[in-house]
Amino acid sequence: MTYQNYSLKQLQQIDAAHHLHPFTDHKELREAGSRIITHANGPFIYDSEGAEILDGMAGLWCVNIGYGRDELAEAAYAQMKELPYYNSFFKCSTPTPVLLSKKLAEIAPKHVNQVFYGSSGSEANDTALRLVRHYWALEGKPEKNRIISRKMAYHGSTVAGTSLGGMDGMHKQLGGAVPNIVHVMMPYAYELALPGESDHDFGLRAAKAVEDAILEAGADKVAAFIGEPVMGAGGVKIPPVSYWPEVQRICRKYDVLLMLDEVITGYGRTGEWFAAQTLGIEPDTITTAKALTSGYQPLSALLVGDRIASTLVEKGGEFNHGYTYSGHPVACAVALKNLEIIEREGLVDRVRNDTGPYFAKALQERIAGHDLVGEVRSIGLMGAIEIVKDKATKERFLPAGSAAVTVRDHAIANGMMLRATGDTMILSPPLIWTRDTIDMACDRISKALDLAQVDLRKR
Ligand code: PXG
Repeated sequence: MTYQNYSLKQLQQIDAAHHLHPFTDHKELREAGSRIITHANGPFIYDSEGAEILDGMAGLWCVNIGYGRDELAEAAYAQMKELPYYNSFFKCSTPTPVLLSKKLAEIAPKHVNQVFYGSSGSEANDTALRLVRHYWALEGKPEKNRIISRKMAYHGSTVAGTSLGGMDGMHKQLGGAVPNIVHVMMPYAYELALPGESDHDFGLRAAKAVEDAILEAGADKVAAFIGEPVMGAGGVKIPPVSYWPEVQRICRKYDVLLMLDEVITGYGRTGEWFAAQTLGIEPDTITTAKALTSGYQPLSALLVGDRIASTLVEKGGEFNHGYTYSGHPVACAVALKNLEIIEREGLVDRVRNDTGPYFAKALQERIAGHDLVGEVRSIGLMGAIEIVKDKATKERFLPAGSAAVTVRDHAIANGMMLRATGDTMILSPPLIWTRDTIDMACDRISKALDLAQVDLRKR
């Protein structure tokens, strides 16, 4: 049976009748009908109306090598025929996770040499949380178990992911978070810097919030700090350059582990394999998923630094944790091929040296001047556009979030997929974008902004 036996209308009806979607108001969706994406190629997706849409979000921050890569399909096919599944419990292993672990240790920061697999970023963060708490217990300090995170952080949607994250709307529906996780201010200068405060000083102040939280609890009670190098789902919030080195200095001062969530920034997005390398910091854990397989298979890899790994190995005994699909052979085969393609096509270097700087310049020169735009910012191929009513005062349109949705809807109608979060438009395109693709995106975004402006001024 294939979906071609159904009309798109029928698929929408069945979708509405049976399918509960993530992060969706189902009543609203059922009234509107879902947009069904049927196929994709290179940087484009194609929807149920037959429209070709430039995918400014790489699926959902993941399709870094673009769509339609036969090599990944072939890698999956070959692996499925040879060995579709075997577990990595009970002293067993299969070849592809073994080789993928070696590859990941090669591209990760020097002190990071071990990998624990799952199938999603949320699972990987669950593993990370358990691992850091277990680490301190093994070190004889079980009470050193508090985790410091940040408001507006996104670390996934399982109970642990939601608890680690700092999204109020998610916490409200949780009915009880994992205990001992606290959230401090985010390093978001555009809204939180004080009048006259420099970016540098703001970065130090935001880092100081981490120190204050450590001191409030007592350093002997704090296991780790977790953060996204650049907050993704929270709105591509790029911290000032002073922030991360200072956070690392503080963590070291109080012997607090540093957990970096690179589910979005991993595998080239910021112009290095990992943002840890872009930022020059040395985290104890690095959570990765998404672009590890370019989204072609569900797979996450928690990269574990030597400090935690050596305690786990030397003193740990059995680590009572793992998933049926930890080290799934097919997903790992696809990841290996994906990393090979990223390397062969020089996509990481291209982001660092060419498309990243070009993207930044294009956003500044072609988008930042628009009346609706309060600020543009980017790092590598990850960018944000703040939508405002008044450039000078940064006043937003009301109700909050509605203006960005207007821009987004015009963008999609004009062949440009981007995401709205709050009043921020987000871009996180495949790393295969060229200068021409960036130009095309700017054309379409400018048009969407113009059309949105007409609508918004009518309000
Ligand atoms: N950490 C970070 C930093 C993420 O961005 C996760 C963990 C969880 O990964 P999984 O694979 O469990 O979804 C994510 C996921 C959005 C959006 O709307 C972002 C994510 C997921 C869904 C939607 O921007 N990021």
